[in-house]
Amino acid sequence: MLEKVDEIKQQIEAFQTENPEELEAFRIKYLGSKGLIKGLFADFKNVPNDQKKEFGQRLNELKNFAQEKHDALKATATKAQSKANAPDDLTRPGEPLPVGSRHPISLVRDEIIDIFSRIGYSVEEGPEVEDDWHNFTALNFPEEHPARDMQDTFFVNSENGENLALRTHTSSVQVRIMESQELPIRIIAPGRVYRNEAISARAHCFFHQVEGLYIDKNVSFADLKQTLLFFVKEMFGEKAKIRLRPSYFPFTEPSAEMDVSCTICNSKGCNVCKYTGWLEIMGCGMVDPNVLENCGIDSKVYSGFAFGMGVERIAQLKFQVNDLRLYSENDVRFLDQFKAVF
Ligand code: 2NM
Repeated sequence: MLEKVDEIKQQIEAFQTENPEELEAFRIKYLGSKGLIKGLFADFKNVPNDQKKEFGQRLNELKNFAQEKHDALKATATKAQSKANAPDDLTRPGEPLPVGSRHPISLVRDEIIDIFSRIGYSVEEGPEVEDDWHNFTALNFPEEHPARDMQDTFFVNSENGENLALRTHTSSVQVRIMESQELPIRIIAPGRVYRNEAISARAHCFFHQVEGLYIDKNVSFADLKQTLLFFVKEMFGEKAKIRLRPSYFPFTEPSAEMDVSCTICNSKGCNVCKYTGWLEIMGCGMVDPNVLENCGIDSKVYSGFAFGMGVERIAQLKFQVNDLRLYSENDVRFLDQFKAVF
């Protein structure tokens, strides 16, 4: 009898399958109500009394062994089955990937670049750490101009004692281009600029600009006005109007501030335009002859206009963002809102 138990145990030990039908046949053969193990239990009554204890123990072990083997095989068989089934349904949609969105500053900057590209402007870039010449002196800033002050500009320690600063405008890029490129020049310079200001809803220590420059023979203020009107209509719609107010910049003469008619209230007056119907969006003017001469351009032969705008300001009007800090905090709840734009 004990030999029979050993024999069955060896059979069970040797048995392997991942096939559910074969496994069920195994269960019926060994563990079923008419199976081999049940049969051995039935034979129990024929075992001599002095062997009953040992035989009973061995029989129970065998039964547990068969059950454990069955359960283990069942687990692997189910796993194998689900693996085998998964690739069958090739029509199932893929796992969705969370998509990001473009930053509003990038969206608006690229739209500005796009508009000026259509009328022949090319894009130029330059260093964010600038020397005094390109950021101030060449641009006709007098030695004692307040913008050169520690209060307004972040200065950078340099190894050779050179006076370096984080650029306060991308006009420094225009200087580099005027110094090195053939005339005529028709460029825009987008980029990040830095000012030493306390951070608030209305001011930040860095922001983004797009500045433009056009130099050729006979460039006039009328060319500047028409170029800016084209830009505004492309950016804010065909109905948009512009208004120029006299202003002052060291690098332009004459200089002006440009307003666009309020797109939020159609110039009827609202709290965004402070009930004036106009929104200030950029500064501009005819490049000062001193600047042209500083960059090696003959101001008796050539003239040019320049303009500069803040990308955050344009984005604020386009998307009605009321706090500048949102642009640099990278809060996904803010950024997600631009998913559908463009
Ligand atoms: C502005 C306003 C007016 C400007 C001037 C120049 C350069 F290099 F040609 F002199 N680039 N950009 C300029 C003129 C920038 O920003 C408010």
